[in-house]
Amino acid sequence: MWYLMMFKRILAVGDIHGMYDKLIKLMELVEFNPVEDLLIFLGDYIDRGRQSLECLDYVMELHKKYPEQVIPLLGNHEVMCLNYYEYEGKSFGSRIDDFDRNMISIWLDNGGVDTFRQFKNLKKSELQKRLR
Ligand SMILES: [Mn+2]
Repeated sequence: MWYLMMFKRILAVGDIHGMYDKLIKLMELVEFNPVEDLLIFLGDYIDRGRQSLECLDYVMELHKKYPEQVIPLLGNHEVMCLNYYEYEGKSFGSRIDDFDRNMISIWLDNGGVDTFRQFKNLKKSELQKRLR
């Protein structure tokens, strides 16, 4: 509690879902001030909208710039995405069972297709950087 009292405002942003333009507009509107605000992102940066990558990078860059004032949480869509890449990698060369197959399809079935398309154009190292 004492920690929260250091901040003048606590801003919580949820479910950006690839809507980059709206994210930028919102950030302009709230005029986040790292000197006195705490900004918590509640997860779900990706999927459904068309600019998942831009949203993810924006949030992670802001966190890197202000690690104490910008807290990005993991949403269920990020978890589905991470599971996808974990199980996709695992399935190469080994037997793929129904559980694996389910973990792979669950992200794509939940709005991950456009995100997957954006991620596909990244170099492997660039993708790995974002999955950490
Ligand atoms: Mn959501």
